[in-house]
Amino acid sequence: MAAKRKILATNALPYANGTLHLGHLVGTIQGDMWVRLQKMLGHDCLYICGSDSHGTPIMIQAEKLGMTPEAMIEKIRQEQIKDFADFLVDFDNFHTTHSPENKELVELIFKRQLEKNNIRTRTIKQFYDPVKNMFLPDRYIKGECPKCGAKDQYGDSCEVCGTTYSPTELINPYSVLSGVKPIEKESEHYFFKLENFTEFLKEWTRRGHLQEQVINKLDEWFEAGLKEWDISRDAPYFGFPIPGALNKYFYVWLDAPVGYMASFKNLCEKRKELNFSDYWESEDKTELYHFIGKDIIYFHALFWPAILHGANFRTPSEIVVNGFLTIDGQKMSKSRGTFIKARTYLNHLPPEYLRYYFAAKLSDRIEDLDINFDDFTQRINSDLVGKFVNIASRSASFLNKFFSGKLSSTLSEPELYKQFSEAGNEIADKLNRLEYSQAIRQIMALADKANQYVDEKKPWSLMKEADREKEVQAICTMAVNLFRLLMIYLKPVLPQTAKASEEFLQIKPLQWQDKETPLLDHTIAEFKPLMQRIDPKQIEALKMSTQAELEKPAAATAKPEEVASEKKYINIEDFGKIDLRIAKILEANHVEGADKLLQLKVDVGDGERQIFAGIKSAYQPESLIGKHVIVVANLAPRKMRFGLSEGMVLAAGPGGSELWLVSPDEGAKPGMKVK
Ligand code: B3M
Ligand code: ZN
Repeated sequence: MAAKRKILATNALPYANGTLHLGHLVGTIQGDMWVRLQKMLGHDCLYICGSDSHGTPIMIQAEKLGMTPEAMIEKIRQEQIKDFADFLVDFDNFHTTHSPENKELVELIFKRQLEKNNIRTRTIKQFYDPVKNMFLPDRYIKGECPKCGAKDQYGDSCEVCGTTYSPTELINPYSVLSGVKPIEKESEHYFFKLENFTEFLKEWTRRGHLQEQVINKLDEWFEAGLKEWDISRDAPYFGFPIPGALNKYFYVWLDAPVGYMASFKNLCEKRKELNFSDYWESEDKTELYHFIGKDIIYFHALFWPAILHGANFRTPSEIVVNGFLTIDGQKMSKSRGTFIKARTYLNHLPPEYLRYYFAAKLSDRIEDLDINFDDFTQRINSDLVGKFVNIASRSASFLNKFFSGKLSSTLSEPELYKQFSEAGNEIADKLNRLEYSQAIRQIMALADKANQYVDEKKPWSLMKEADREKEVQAICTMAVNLFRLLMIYLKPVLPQTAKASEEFLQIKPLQWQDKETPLLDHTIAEFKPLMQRIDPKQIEALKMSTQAELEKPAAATAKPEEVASEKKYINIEDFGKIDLRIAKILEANHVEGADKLLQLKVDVGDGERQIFAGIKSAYQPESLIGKHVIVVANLAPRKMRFGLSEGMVLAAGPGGSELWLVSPDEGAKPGMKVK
């Protein structure tokens, strides 16, 4: 076996202001499978992650939820931990960028960059929201596109004609937060002189740390020239204050990747045998792998190595970039109903099915990955259940039934075993090179072969013949051994099934090298079904739940800009949900013990209802009788101290004595719908 490697792998840190969706899981699961492989091969491999907890969207989201950012990011971090764990992602640590370790490291890195003269300050003009009293990130400014005139375009680019521009070029700009016209205001900012690292980066990016497609992308950026990077933000901001500066904070994207180091440092505090400097100060003793999505290449392949190098830390061994996820050929989007949350998936389907499907489709290239649910169902049912699990179930049942679970003491087909076990070297190599789909193809070809073997030997008919028990036992022993080999190869993908198989085979946790020695003269336990077929109804139910969630009002999961624009408009369906009816007031009475309420009896066309209305300070009960008003007829009945209130009467005005009931013109009848 090759020498023991010491590897630290990281996954991109998800923002702590939203729920995880299936898109987040592509890189996470890709990384997890790779790490599990390394561990099975006997290497020391650690996998770390955490929540990306700073920035304007987080601050605004917390404000909207009426929470402190600290409380919100911790709540979401706990959800992220649970979601990832339930997808069998085995992180050694899941920390947060809002941690003392991260603060200390960011400050250290900043100090070292200052000392090396890699930071400059400069005053710039930016848009400022005079109502919210804050500078506005580009995404919080909208207006008309300067090129094509399309309305409601973001401050950085037009979604209609594709032009990119700066927010100051927008026509009739407005703040997404308050709706007012932003003003331009000056402020001093800190810039990281990325251009100082041009030569270093050109050399570094070609030293085999990156996929070819990434190198090509970087070439475009090198050609355009590397530019300084603004690493500061003005208060109010949720982040770390810049030491020595007043009301300035480090930009979230500076401290986010430092969060990898911080998460590891936190792990070192928990596991004393780990040494921070072995992993971050030297490139000789350890390897460092970052799994990320293709939208954050710039940050990881340019800024990050430059930041590390400039601060005397090691640079990554490799950056592994994955593509986006599409669902049934569509972009993941709320409006298309393809926005599937991690938790929603788990409510309907086992995590290993998604892991297997990802494995069956991933390569080392940056390609988008599509979940086609028909293909998904077919692959799980035919590959995993029909081929793989079938090898065990058909042979184990014989062993259990006729041989008390006892395996033969020799292999009847050592050549076949050898073929399977040697294939394990190629499979490990493919998995190690992230050529997962090729590995899965090879594994499934072996599964076909194993089934063919059983089909040809026909143990079920041999069993009916006299004196052939030994042969049957030998065939089933062979089959169980072939299954065990395939289980080893699939273990990084299917850790749960591997555990169940280890229990059924009554063996220690499988390692890769276990493929060398067959399982013989050994008693296995009762076979229990390892996996179920997917019923198309499960997929239907998943799609329906996803749809139902999208129709629910935006809660903690919505992006701030969506919240803001949702606040501005409702659509016609939203309006249609409110059942407004003409009602006639039949009775009106004072309520004992209530100083604002009147008790009304109204006719809404479907009989008499009771409504408590807060209009006492503006109306005498007698004056109301016979009056026609408008009520919300489908408001959920509410139990109040005085009785049940079955609707709401519409009135306008600031309150107190200044309150006017909304009434229809003469002629409108009780029960008529207001449209
Ligand atoms: N939170 C963006 C993302 O979730 C960002 C990644 C940070 S990695 C240091 O893709
Ligand atoms: Zn345009």
